[in-house]
Amino acid sequence: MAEMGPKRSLQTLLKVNHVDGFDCPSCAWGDPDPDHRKIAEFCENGAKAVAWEATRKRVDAAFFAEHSVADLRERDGHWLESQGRLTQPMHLAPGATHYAPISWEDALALTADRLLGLADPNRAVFYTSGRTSNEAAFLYQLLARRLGTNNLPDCSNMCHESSGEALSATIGVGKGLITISDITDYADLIIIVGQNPGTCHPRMLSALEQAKRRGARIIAANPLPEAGFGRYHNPQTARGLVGPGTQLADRWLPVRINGDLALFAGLNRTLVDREDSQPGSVLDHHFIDRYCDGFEAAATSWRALDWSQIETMAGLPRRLIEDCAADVLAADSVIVCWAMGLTQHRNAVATIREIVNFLLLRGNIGRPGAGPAPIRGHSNVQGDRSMGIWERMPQPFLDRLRDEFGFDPPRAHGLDTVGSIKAMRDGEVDVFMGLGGNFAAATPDTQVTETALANCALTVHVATKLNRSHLCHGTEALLLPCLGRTERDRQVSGEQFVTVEDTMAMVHSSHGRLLPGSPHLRSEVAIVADLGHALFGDDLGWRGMRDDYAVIRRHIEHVCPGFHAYEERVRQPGGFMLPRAPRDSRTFPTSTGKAQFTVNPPTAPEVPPGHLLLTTVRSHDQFNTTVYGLDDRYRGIKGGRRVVFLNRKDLRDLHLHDGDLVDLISVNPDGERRAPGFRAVRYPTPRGCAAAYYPETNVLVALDSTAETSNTPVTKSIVIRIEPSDGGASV
Ligand SMILES: Nc1nc2c(c(=O)[nH]1)N[C@H]1C(S)=C(S)[C@@H](COP(=O)(O)OP(=O)(O)OC[C@H]3O[C@@H](n4cnc5c(=O)[nH]c(N)nc54)[C@H](O)[C@@H]3O)O[C@H]1N2
Ligand SMILES: Nc1nc2c(c(=O)[nH]1)N[C@H]1C(S)=C(S)[C@@H](COP(=O)(O)OP(=O)(O)OC[C@H]3O[C@@H](n4cnc5c(=O)[nH]c(N)nc54)[C@H](O)[C@@H]3O)O[C@H]1N2
Ligand SMILES: [Mo]
Repeated sequence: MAEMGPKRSLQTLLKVNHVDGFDCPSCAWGDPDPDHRKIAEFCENGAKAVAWEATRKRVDAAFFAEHSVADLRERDGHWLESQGRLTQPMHLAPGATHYAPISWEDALALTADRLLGLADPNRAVFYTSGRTSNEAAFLYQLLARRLGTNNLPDCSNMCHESSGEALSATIGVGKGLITISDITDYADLIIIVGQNPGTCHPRMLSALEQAKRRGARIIAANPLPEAGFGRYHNPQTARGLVGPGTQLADRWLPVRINGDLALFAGLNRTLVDREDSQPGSVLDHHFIDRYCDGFEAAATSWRALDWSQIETMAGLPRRLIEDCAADVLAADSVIVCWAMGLTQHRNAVATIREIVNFLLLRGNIGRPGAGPAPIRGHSNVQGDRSMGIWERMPQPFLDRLRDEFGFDPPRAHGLDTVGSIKAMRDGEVDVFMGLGGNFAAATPDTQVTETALANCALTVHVATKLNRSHLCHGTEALLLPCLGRTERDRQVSGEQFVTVEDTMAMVHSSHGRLLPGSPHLRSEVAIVADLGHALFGDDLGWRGMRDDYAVIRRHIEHVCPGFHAYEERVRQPGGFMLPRAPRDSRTFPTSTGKAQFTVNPPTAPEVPPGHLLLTTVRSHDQFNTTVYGLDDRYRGIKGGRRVVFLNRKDLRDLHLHDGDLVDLISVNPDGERRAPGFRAVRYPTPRGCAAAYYPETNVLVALDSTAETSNTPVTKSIVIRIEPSDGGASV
C-alpha cells in the first residue's frame, strides 16, 4: 500500500495470475487450472514484487542530475532500487560524471553504430534475465544471431543450468516433468531437496497442503530447518487463519551442505540391496528393461559404496537414509523437487543425475504423480530457453531459424555467463547489453566482474529500476527504461499481450493493466525490434513484429518445437502445456533413445581443518539482487543482511559468540577473498556448515569455481575461514 496506494493496490493485485490479468513477475511456480483459481492468486512475495514494480516513485532526469555515478556507487542495492522506476533513456558519455537524457532514436542509433563497428560480432554479449517475455526473448536471440553471435548468456547459467544438463543427458529433455495436479492429486511421496518454498515459491505450499490432506508424505532435505516445512498456516483459508496448521514435512533430513549426492547414492544403494535380498520386490524391472540403459553398471557402483563414507559426506546416519528408503518403498509414485540447494555446487550435475537414477529405479517417470521437478526461479526463465536464449542452442533450432528468416545463424557456441565475464576481463568484448537483470551483482567474483564490465566500450541496460550494474559502466553507457509486466502495452495494432512459460511447461498470456509508469517507457519487444531496425533496416520485418506481437508468435510457431497453433491455444483460458516426451509417452529423446542410468561416485569439497562450507541463500525480503527490506522473518533476522548463520559448536570452536562481528574469507587456488563485517548468528545448521545471504557474498566466489559441465558458479559450497572483524565494515 505504501508503494502503490490503496486503489492501485487492489486494482493490481486482483489481476495477478488471472486469466485476464498478468503473470506474477516473481517466481516460476504454475497456476491452478482456471476453474480453481482464488480471488487472490498470489503470495506475500508476489505482492512485494508487484508493488516494487508498480510503485509511484520515479528516478527521472532530475534524479540523475542530482546524483553523480560516483555518488550512486556508494549506495547499496536496496537504496538504488528503492528510488523508484526509471522514466526515460539516459546516456553516460565517455568521461562524463552524470547520466544525462538522450532520445530513444539517438540511444538506439548509438547502440547500432557501436555494434556495426565491431571487428567481430563475437565482441558483443547479450545477457538476458528470466523476467523477459517469450516475444521479447525470441526477438533478442534473433537480433544477436542476425548480428552473427551466439553470445547469449542468461541468468539460467547461474540457476538451473545444472538441471538442464543432467536431465537432457539422462532423459533427453532438460525440463521438469510434472504439473500441479501431480502434486495435489497423485503423488504418494514428495521429496523436496535444496529448496525453500516458504520464501521462494510460497504458492507451492498450498499445493503441498492439498497433497498432505490427501495422505501424501513429504520429506525435506535441507541443511537449514526452513519455516515452510514446519507448521504451515494457509493464509488463504479460514482454517489456516485460526486452526492448528499443517505440519508439512513428515521427515526433515539435515543434510550437510553438498551432501545430497551421497544421500541419493545411499538411497539407491539401499533400494538395490533390498532388491538383491528379495528379488522382484523393489525395482520396476519392466520399466528398466524396456526404457533404460546402463542399469547394471550403476547397480555395481552402488553395491561397492562404503557406508561410512556416505554417512560422512551426507552428514546423516545410515539409519535415517534407510528410513527414507522405507518411505520410498511404501509409495507408488514419487516426485523429487529441487532448486538452488542442488544446482550451484561443483558436483551439481552428478547429483541431479543421481536423482534421475533414483526415479528410474522404480519407474517414477512418465506416470501420474511421479517425476523430476526442478522448480524454476524467474517467472519466465524456462520460456526464455524455449525461445532460443542459450549460447548453445541445438543445430535443428538454428536450421529452422535460418529457414524462417533466410539468413544463416552462426553455428559455433557462444559465451555463457562465466565465459562472458572472462572475455570482458581479457578485453575481448566491446559491447555488453543486458535485457533485464543485475549482471554485476548476481554473478560471482564481484570485483573481477565489475572491472570486466568497465573494460567494455559500451554497456547498455534495458531495465525497470536502477541497480548496481548500471553503475559498473563501460567507457560509454545507456540506460533504456522499459514497461513492466503490470503495465499496459499499446502498439500500432492496438493493445498487446505477451506470453510466458511456467515451471510446469504451461504457456499462457499476460496482460498488463496499469498505465505505464512514464510516457517515455517502451516495451522490451519494441526496444529490441527498434534496435533490430536500426541495425539491419527492415530485412526481417522488425517493424511488423513490433507493431503486432502476433506476428512474432507466428514466427515462434515455426521455429520453436511444441508451439503449433500458438496464437489460438495461448488465447484459451489458462493457455496450453508444452509436450515433454518422457512424461507424455515414456519416449526418451537421448542419443540412444533410452533413459540413461549413470555412475556418479559421491564427492565432497575438501574442507581444511578450521574451515567451513558456506552456502548463500535468499532472505524472505528479497527477490534475487532486489532487496525489498532488511528482515528475514522466518529465520528471525531483523534490520540487517550481513549475517552469517553458524552452528553452536562451530561458534564455540571459533571462540565466537552470537552477535560477534566477523569477516568471511574464502580460500581458492588463486588466492583469498574477503567479505568483511558479518554478524554471527547461532543457528541450527549442521556442524561445519554456514549460511549467509546472496548477493553480498558473491565477492567470495572465485570466477574459476564452477560446476562440472554446466559451468554454474559454485555459490552454495564455498570453502571459508572466519576471523573476528576489525570492525571497519558497515553492518
Ligand atoms: N521471494 C523470493 N522468491 C524467489 C527468489 C527470491 O530471491 N526471493 N528467487 C527466484 C529464483 S531466480 C530462484 S532460482 C528460486 C530459488 O529458490 P531456492 O533455491 O529455494 O532459493 P535459495 O535461497 O537459493 O535456497 C536454496 C535452499 O537450499 C538450501 N541449501 C543450501 N545449500 C544446500 C545443500 O548443499 N543441500 C541442500 N539439500 N540444500 C541446500 C538452503 O538452505 C535453502 O533452503 O526462487 C525464485 N523465487
Ligand atoms: N551467491 C549467489 N549468487 C547467485 C545466486 C545464489 O543463489 N547465490 N542465484 C543465481 C540465480 S538462481 C539467478 S536467477 C541470478 C539472478 O540474476 P539476474 O536475473 O541478473 O538478477 P535479478 O536480481 O533478478 O535482476 C533484477 C533487476 O532486473 C530488472 N528488472 C526487473 N523487472 C524487469 C523487467 O520486467 N524488465 C527488465 N528489462 N528489467 C527488469 C531491475 O532493474 C532489477 O534491478 O543470480 C544468481 N546469483
Ligand atoms: Mo534463479
